[in-house]
Amino acid sequence: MRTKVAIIGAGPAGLMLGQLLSLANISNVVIENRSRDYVEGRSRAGQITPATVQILTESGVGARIHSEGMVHSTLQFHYEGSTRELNFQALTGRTVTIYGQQEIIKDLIAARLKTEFPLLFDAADVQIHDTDGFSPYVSFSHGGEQQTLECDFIVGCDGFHGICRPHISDSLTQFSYNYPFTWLAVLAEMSPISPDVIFSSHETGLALFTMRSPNVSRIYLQCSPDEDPNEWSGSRIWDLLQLRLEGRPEKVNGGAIIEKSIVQLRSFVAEKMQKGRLFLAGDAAHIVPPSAAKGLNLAVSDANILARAFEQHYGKGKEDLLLSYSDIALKQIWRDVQFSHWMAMLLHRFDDNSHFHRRLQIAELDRVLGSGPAAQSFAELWVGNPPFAAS
Ligand code: RFL
Repeated sequence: MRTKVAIIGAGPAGLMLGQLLSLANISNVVIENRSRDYVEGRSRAGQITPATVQILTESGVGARIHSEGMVHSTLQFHYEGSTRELNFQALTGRTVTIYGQQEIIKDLIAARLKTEFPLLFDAADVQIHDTDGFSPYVSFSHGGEQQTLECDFIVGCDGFHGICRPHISDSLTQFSYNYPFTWLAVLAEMSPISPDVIFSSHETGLALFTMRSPNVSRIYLQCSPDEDPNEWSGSRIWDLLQLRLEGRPEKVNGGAIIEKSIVQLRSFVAEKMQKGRLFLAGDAAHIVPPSAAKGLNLAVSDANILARAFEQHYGKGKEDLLLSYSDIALKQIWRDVQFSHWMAMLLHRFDDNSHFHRRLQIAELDRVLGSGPAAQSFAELWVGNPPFAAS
């Protein structure tokens, strides 16, 4: 088998890149080691920036996000027993959309299956070879048969635990920070208690209340690093959420828990995101704590930059964008890593939290929510930049 671009991983980065390349008629194969059911059922991100909505729309997969997505204009910050609002639409003219990552995945897979280009699920023993030479290839087994995919380029969209980044780890500079707490992530059959996302910075830790649809709520509760989700019964979850929302009028009545898991919080960046004929995109190259909801949006942004670079390469024979892919992508990545880290430091309880540290958090919240320029800067970071466009 031969193609121009071999894409490893059918998450948001890999499927988005595949969609953009297919629209530009650049042949590509997406190789995924899990099943279609698994990737379509994996519930993660939900807060989608205007740039991501624009890229999805312009690539013909925006119909459902426009009809089913929930458009948000305001964030609520609850601390010291009262709530303050930040209307980012009033400050930037832009909104964010709540739409589940797994729905974006379903939309991208449905669009992919209408193209002539392969999307292979359940691939086993995926390995990449000769990425420093001119004839890279991917080996894997599929349907019980050993396969070789020859290509011009390989793009590692295989997430944080994939095989592509380790392949070039000797040439990478890696930056990482592990946060000293985790999030209990809960998906529940429960109507949202508020029309807006609520960040609560309580003295016992963060609670983040968000939603996935009019009937499904998403709740994140800060907890300790060694937490076992099985020890979190429904009543324990709802009691802690109620405590962290104390001072608000809502009574948390709970609902059937669809899913609960522990999320490790880390910041991680690998530089450069390319070597020879191998490129990295999305979580394969960087991770942000979900506090500012940027991970999926960054994965789509990487895919968009890389697609423009391949279009220039194949359409105009120009290499400059391909060569500068990593430098362009990293500007946006570091901006979002910094913002996500700042949000994490602002809203969580740290074990060594002194009264002094707490007062600093409150002063910072008051500053952001009280002053025009600070609120403006926050709002612009929250909604994010417009998509990259090749000049
Ligand atoms: P993914 O989604 O991990 O996809 C990688 C794919 O590669 C496959 N794979 C392989 N395939 C072939 N061969 C191999 N050897 C392979 N190894 C792995 C995997 O099976 C998988 O299908 O990476 P990608 O595409 O870079 O996308 C990244 C996003 O999924 C991630 O950043 C977001 O989910 C982060 N995130 C959020 N991002 C947002 O923009 N907004 C949010 O509101 C938001 N909320 C979140 C989040 C992440 C969370 N968790 C679980 C960490 C909330 C949470 C709780």
